[in-house]
Amino acid sequence: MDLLSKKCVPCEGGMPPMTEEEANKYLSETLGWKLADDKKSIGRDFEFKDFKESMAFVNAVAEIANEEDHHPDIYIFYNKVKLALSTHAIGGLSENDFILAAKINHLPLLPRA
Ligand code: HBI
Repeated sequence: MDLLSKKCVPCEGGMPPMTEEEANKYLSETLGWKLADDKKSIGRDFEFKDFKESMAFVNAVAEIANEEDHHPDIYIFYNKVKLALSTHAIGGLSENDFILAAKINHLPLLPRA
């Protein structure tokens, strides 16, 4: 599956969230992302040189999120950024979450960590 070539689709519910087994298959395509303990989201931590680099990364993530109309939860701690993704309408994971994770992983701004 080439997640980078896919687009997020509008999701208003009506489908079950991914099972853990399905999610684990997608995780092999999204290096560095981890399944949350409740299996309802995926997350990744990033570390940068400083706050300015963190914000440049967050702004690049915001660009992709708006293009895909799928948005991560973003936590910024000076030079560290934590992203979390889930599909709200189904209360769990959908392919949208992994498409966005793959596109975030493809950003040229990726940090050393
Ligand atoms: N972003 N992470 C996340 N999860 C969602 O379910 C979501 C979203 N952004 C927009 C959105 N849902 C819906 O407004 C569109 O899919 C229609």
